[in-house]
Amino acid sequence: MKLYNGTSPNGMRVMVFLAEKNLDIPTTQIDVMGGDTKTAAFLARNSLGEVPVLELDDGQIITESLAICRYFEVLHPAPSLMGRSAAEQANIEMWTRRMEQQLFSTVGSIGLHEMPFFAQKLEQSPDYAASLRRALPKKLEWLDKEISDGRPFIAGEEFSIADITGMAALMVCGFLNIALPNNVAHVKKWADSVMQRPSMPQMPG
Ligand SMILES: N[C@@H](CCC(=O)N[C@@H](CS)C(=O)NCC(=O)O)C(=O)O
Repeated sequence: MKLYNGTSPNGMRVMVFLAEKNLDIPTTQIDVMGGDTKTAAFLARNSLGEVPVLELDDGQIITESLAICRYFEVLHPAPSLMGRSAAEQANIEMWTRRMEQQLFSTVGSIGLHEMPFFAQKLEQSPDYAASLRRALPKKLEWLDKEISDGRPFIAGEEFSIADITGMAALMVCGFLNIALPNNVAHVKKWADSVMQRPSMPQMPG
């Protein structure tokens, strides 16, 4: 088995997931900004030219960070990061999708539309990026209100993939110099406490 991964928000999701499970998977480091995802060899593994990619011993390729996480969750259920019971799994998936759709995709799209690196990937719209920057504070305020009930983690009492996804979004904020608004104290408290976990990388900003 080999993981192809690089320093990036989605790469971070899988790295943290594996660290939380104490799994050491042979990894080939991919230099995303250096263009390693655009080589013929890499594109043969993932036609989208994106990390992370997991190659199994029988040659099967799994892309999509959550699919890779799911694979390891099934093989190594403890500690649980995706829920045990049906209700837990549904709740964590709900919050993971909320973190992706409300936060991660918003800040990710800001990066896609602002960073010169992505100019070849899509038709960039600085206006769209600016509108997402304006929309982001309300989304963070929404999350702040949701977690103002005192729960320690995004999906409840236990750390989960929803927290990892939320932190990946904040990592992109740091990278893009997007400061958190002043009125999201619960989000800041959650982020500070999650950042104390040994699995978390140092984030910019
Ligand atoms: N939906 C994919 C997204 C993967 C993705 O966007 N990877 C980025 C890094 S965070 C990448 O490799 N980008 C390189 C590029 O677009 O050239 C996943 O969850 O794994």
